[in-house]
Amino acid sequence: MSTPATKPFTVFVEGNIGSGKTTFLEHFRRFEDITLLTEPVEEWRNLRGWNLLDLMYKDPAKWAMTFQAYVSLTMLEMHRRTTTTPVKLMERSIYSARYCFVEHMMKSGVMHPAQFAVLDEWFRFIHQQIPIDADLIVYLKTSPSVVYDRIKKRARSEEQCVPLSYIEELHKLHEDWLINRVHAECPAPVLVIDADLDLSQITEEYKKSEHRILRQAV
Ligand code: DCP
Repeated sequence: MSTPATKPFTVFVEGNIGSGKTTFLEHFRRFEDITLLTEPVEEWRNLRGWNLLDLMYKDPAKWAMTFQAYVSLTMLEMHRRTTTTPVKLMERSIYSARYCFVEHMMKSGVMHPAQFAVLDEWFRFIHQQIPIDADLIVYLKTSPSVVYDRIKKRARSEEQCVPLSYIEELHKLHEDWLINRVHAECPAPVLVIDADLDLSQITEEYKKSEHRILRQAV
């Protein structure tokens, strides 16, 4: 039963590119009382006609900062969106944007240190000044080679140039953030799901998270 604007139990679904975040969210569509917020990739592909995702992959030195600045804005909008359901499931968060993607762009030298500094100041301001609810992080843990094959199969045009080494580095950054806890902020407890399984078997794995998420929907 929906309840008016009380604070929902908020879950971030995190994991490497191609780890099945959208599929995980879709699994929960069958249940009532859950708001699903899928990632705004389509907005990143079409901002007033500009495909920022494509620009970023084609010329990261020029566009990575612009792209990540827009990602942060769209993620913040999702964080702040109110719901009338007791559970809110979100694909990704401003945290993975900062600790995985921006971190990689800074460490690999794609992003100038001054550009990184500006994004980091924005992140710190948001983190300290704007309330962002987080009650649980579902980490869809995968092997880089498995998601690399999935990315090749799904053939999203912008991602055709993505090398395995990038996927491996993003994997390590997700592990550092969610498992090794190298950053001060991990905003909620982490539930790890084995997301290497293929579609025919993954439903059983997803079900293991249902009790943690659905018990909130009372
Ligand atoms: N991306 C990025 N920086 C971010 C977030 C995403 O560069 N802060 C890029 C990586 C991918 C695309 O955007 O090319 C979408 O990545 P996600 O991993 O967020 O989403 P997927 O669609 O790959 O998720 P899944 O396949 O797990 O459903």
